[in-house]
Amino acid sequence: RDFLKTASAASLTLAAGGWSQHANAAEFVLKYANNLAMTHPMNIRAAEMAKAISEQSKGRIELQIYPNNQLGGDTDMLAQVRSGAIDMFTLSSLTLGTLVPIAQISGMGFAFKDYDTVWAALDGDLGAHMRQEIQGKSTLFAFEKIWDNGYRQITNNTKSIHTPDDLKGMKLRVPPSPLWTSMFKALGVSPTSINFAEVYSALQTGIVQGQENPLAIIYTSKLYEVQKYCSMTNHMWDGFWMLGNKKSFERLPKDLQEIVRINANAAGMKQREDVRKLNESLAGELKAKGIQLNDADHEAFHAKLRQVKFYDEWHKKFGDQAWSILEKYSGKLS
Ligand code: X2X
Repeated sequence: RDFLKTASAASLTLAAGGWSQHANAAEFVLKYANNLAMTHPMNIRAAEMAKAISEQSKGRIELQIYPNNQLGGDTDMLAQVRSGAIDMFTLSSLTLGTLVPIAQISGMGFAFKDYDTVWAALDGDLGAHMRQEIQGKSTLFAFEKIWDNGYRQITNNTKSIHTPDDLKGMKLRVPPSPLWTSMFKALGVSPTSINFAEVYSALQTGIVQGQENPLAIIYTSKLYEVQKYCSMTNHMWDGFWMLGNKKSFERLPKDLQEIVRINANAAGMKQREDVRKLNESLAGELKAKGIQLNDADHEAFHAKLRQVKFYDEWHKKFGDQAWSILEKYSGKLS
C-alpha cells in the first residue's frame, strides 16, 4: 500500500501538472494533506485546485498534495498543521473539535433536514461563528467554504440496523471527537475512537465490528470489502474544513493569498456537488459489491437522543448563543 500511495501521489502531482509547466522551482511550496482515497472527489478537485493555483500564480506557488493519510492519521496531521509542518489540511469539523470544541456543533445528530439547510447554516451564521472561533482559538484559520463529507450511515458485519436497540453491544468505531463518542453512547453503545487511517484494518481484524461514514467514503476507501451491512441512518451531516496555518499564509504576498483562497473555495464548491451526486448514486454500486443496504428508522434514533437528553447535554456545553444559532437552521432539537 505504501508504494501505491507514493506512486499515486506522484501521479497526482503530475496530474495537477501546474508547476511541471514552469521550469524554475516555485518561490512558495505549500503542503496540503488529507485522509481520503485518491479517487474521492476531495482529491480529484484538490488536483485541479493545485493546477489552477500554480497557473494563476505563474508558478510562484507549488501546492503539493499528500492524500490518503500519507503524512499520518488525522490526529498527527492536526498537530502538523498547527505547527506549520503542513500548510493546509481538510479535517472533519468534529475532529477539529478536539482543539476548538464549538467546531463539533455542525455534527449535531439530525440537525439538518436537507442540503439546502446544511449550506444555509454552514455558509451562513453558523459557519461564520465556527470560523471565528477557529480563527480566535488556534494557529489555524478555515477557508469560507467548508467541503462536503455527507450524511453518515452505519455499517457493520453482524446485522441490519433498524433502531438503536439493534446497536446494543456492538463494537462501533467513531472518529476521535467528544461529540461522536457522546452521540453513540447516547444511542446505547460504547464506541471506540480510531483515526480513519486505521479503520480498514480495525474492521478487517475485528477490533471493531462496525463504523459510520457517508457512502462515498464506504466506496472510495473500499470499506465494502470488510463490511456486510449498511443501514441508512442519516444520523448526522459531516463536513471538512479546508484549514490553513496562519503563519504559512502570512508569508505569502496578499495577491498570492487571494489566489489560494479563491481556488480553495472554488474547489470546495465543486467538491460539494461531486460528493452529493456520488452519495446519491452509490447504493446500487455497493449492493453489487455485496453490501446489504437497508433504510433505518430515523425517528427512532432521533427520539432516543431526545429521550436520553443528548441535546440538552450539548446545549449546555456549547452555550445559549451558539445553540440559538444552530436552532435557527435545525429548528428545536431537544
Ligand atoms: O474519519 C472518518 O470517518 C472520516 C473520513 O469520515 C472523517 O474524516 C471524519
